[in-house]
Parts: sequence; structure tokens; C-alpha cells
Amino acid sequence: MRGVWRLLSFLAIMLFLAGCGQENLSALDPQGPVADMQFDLLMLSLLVMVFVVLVVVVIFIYVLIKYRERQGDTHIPKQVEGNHRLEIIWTTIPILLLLIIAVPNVVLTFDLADTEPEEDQDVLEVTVTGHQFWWEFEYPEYDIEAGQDLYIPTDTRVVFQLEASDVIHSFWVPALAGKQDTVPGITNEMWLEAEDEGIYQGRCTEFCGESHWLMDFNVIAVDPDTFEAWADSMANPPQELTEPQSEVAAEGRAIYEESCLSCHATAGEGGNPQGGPDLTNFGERSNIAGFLEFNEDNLEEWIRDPQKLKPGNSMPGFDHFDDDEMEALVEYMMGLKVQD
Ligand code: HEC
Ligand SMILES: [Cu+2]
Repeated sequence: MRGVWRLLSFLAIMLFLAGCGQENLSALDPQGPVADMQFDLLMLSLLVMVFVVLVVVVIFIYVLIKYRERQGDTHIPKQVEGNHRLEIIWTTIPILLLLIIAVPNVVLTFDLADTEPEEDQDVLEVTVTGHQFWWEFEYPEYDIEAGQDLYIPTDTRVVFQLEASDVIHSFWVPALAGKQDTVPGITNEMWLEAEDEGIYQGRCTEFCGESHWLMDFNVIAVDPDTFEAWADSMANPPQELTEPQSEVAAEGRAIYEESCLSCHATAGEGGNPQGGPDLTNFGERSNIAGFLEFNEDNLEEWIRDPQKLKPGNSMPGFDHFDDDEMEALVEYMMGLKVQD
């Protein structure tokens, strides 16, 4: 009885874990052409494997029943050694099955490695840099930079140049395309396309340190016009970002200039290559630092002690701000928006 319960709870846990995938974080629910092609390949391989398992199991059970030892049965079955016909059959069938899997795999691998767009297709270039433990997205055609949230236009071939500043990371947006490593000193390439607007979750899938598991990001796909408008306002952010209108926010801005701007570029000012994400549009983030729900309490907690929330990241804590200073800073940061 105990064994049965164990088995049942094991199955329940497996089912629970299998259901863990949040929306838009599944390669089994592809939402763009690259993910579609990869999914088809997966299904083809699965089909071949299921076929092999079925054939083997059926033969196994048949032999088990038909040739089992019966009472009073002393007769030893005929022993077969070296049968040419059998050997040819069981060598040829696996070769054929492997070819069925290999040919489409090799063809697709080469197809996907080619980032050249088809004729008249819209293309967007993005340089991705993996950092411990956040993602940087640069749009060279627009001369803008974003952190954590990757905005892309729908129905556009987005071609990535993948780099890393410290250790090896791996860039993965399961619903849109398979993973690709980001390696210091090497630039890898990949592309993907989103068919529909929406938020697609991304992950780092190469163990890169203590907070690797918190190195999440979101891909935000919007229609091409909205994307152009977003890119334009990122390049020309509203003046309020640098000259806040409210008194409290202005106080926050002063604190920000003194303590934060050296690491976080904002509206084209500040930042440094070893610093943190560009915060020009921080007030529009889908979350904080890639994983915390976006709200004022979490922002305050992050600023006071980022090491507690995401151990090993490169931001120092600012626990010495008093409540008024913190309130002003948080108000200023929540107002960092480029769209109305
Ligand atoms: C020494 C450089 C440095 C300084 C100074 C610094 N930060 Fe950071 N900050 C970082 C780094 C690096 C990250 C990314 C951490 C991670 O996610 O791994 C970060 C992340 C953040 C994030 C999350 C960003 C996002 O995209 O969700 C916020 C918010 C933030 N910092 C606010 C501040 C504020 C406010 C100050 C000033 C009080 C400040 N930082 C000072 C380096 C710095
Ligand atoms: Cu990583």
C-alpha cells in the first residue's frame, strides 16, 4: 500500500511540475515561425521514438507470452546464431529511422543559422548582452538601449547579435525560438519572429552564478507602428524625466543624480559599461530586476538591499536613505515613462 501511495504522490508531483510552465513559457506552444519549425522537428523525433518503443514492446510481450515455460516443458527452443537476413533488417531499419530524424534536423539547423531575411521582409537588429544577472538590449539602428524588457515589432525578423560581458549565459524565449549561448569575446547570431502581440517570457538557461535562476526577462511584442513610436520616444524621452514637475520627484531626481546615474543611464545621460540597466523607461517595466512584481514596496526593498533579493548581483544597497528620501526617489523612478 505504501508503495502505491509513493507512486501516486510521485505522479502528482510530476504532473504539478509539468504544469509549472507559466503562460508563454513553453516550447510546446510555439508562437512564431522559428518556434514552429523547431516544434515540428521535436514532434517528428518523438513520433519516430514512440514508433520504436511500440514495436519493441509489442514484440517483447508477444515473445514473453508465446515462448514462456509451460508445465512439464523440458524442451529448449531452437537457438539461432548469425542470421544474415535478420541482421540486415535490424541494421537497415535503425539507419532509415535515424535518417528520417537527421535530414530535417541538419537542413533546419542550416536554415536557421542563416539570418538573411527573405525579400521585402522587415528586419530589426538587436544586440543582446548577458550580464550577471540581467539582460541589456541595444537597438543600433535607433541608437537606444533598454534593460530587462525587450520590445520587438510583430511580423518582423528580429536578428540578434548575442554577447556577454562576464561569463557564459544563454538567451532563451521558449515560445519564440530555441536557445543560443552568449559567450564573452564571441558574437553569436540568431533570429526569431513573433506573430502576435503579447508578452513572452525569457530565461537565462546557462548556469551563470548564484542568481542565475532570477535572470528572467520579458519579450514585449507590439505592432510595428507602436514599436516605432516607442523607439522614437526612447530616443527622444520627455523632458520630465530629467526635469521632474513635482517637487518631491525633483528631490528624487537629485538623489538619483548623486547616487544612481553613475551606473544607470537614463534619457541619454550617465551610465557606465560596468553599470546596470538603462532606466529611461523604468516606470513602464513589466517587473523589477526581471522577477519582482512591479510596485513601490518592492522598488524600495530592492534599493535598500538588492543583495538580499538577488544574491551576487553588482548593485550596492542604499539602506542609509531616510523615509522621505526614499519616498522621493521612488516617486521619481515610478515616473520614468516614455509613453503616455
Ligand atoms: C555600482 C553600480 C550601481 C549603482 C550605483 C546603482 N545601481 Fe541599480 N543596478 C545595478 C545593477 C548591476 C543592476 C542589475 C542587477 C541585476 O538584476 O542583476 C541594477 C538594477 C537596478 C534596478 C532594477 C532595474 C530593472 O531593470 O528592473 C533598479 C530599479 C535600480 N537598480 C535602481 C537603482 C537606484 C535607485 C540606484 C541609486 C540609489 C541604483 N540603482 C544605484 C547597478 C547599480
Ligand atoms: Cu545568466
